[in-house]
Amino acid sequence: MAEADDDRLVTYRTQDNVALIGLNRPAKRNAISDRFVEAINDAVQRAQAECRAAVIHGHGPHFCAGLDLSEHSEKPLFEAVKGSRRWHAVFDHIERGTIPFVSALSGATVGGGFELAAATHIRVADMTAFFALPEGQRGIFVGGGGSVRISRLIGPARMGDMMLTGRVLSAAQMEQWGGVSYVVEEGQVLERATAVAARMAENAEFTNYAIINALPRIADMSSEDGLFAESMVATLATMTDDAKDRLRAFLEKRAAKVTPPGQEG
Ligand code: 1HE
Repeated sequence: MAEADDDRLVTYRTQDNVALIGLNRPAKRNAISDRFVEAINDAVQRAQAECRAAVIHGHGPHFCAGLDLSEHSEKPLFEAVKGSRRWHAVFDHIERGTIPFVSALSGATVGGGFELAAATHIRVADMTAFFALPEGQRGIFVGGGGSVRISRLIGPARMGDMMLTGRVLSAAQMEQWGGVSYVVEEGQVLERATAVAARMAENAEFTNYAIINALPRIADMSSEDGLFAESMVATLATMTDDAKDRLRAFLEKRAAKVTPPGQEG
């Protein structure tokens, strides 16, 4: 995993059309304080203005140890409520913004760190990654959207198991549970996550927008409403110039075909 390259809480760089957002508080295992949430928000907004996909990764061996417990333990009740609502707003910008996000997970992906990963669209983990929701042991509760996002990702029963027992899952176990989509060797997670993001950055912008905004909403609808919404989004997508160009390119044999696994060029 990349080393911290300066003293900002969040680093930001670009590689072609992909923004690389680095959580940069390795001495505290990238635990998220109030200032840190705002720095993540700034980087997310900038990525959406400048790039077509983004990666969120951790500097140092751990992705993120969750909520900054030292700051949290000092908070009056209403400040804690407002803090949780701020996490919701910032993570919502990731999940239902304008570009897709990939998280590159290594080491601790714990509590609020797992909630952040769950707000991204694709999770890539290396063999060092481990997943836990130790809120039960700490006497608190998830507050960064986990009860909605993690619960939908791996199922409420599995999330409840993690919270009730404090069990720690490996990357391979989390892949079996559907919480991560790719598991790679140690040291390769940023490279693979960036490659996945670069691939998404080549898609039609409107289709990416529709995928990240329509799918979670349709999942919340009745089947009848979902099918109706799907038809509307599908028709809108077809009417973009991008779709017209891309469909013409395929019909004129200028576009890549869908290739079976293992036969990619
Ligand atoms: C922290 C935090 C933190 C580390 N808040 N300071 N999250 C947790 O319950 C996870 C708590 N952390 C750990 O279990 C371990 O630190 C790790 C497994 C992540 C890493 O272990 P290790 O041995 O590499 O590091 P360390 O020695 O435990 O920690 C290094 C420093 O980071 C140390 O501070 P120092 O001043 O003594 O050097 C730790 O105190 C500090 N640190 N994690 C504050 N989380 C929106 S609601 C979300 C609810 C939650 O996220 S609950 C889960 C919270």
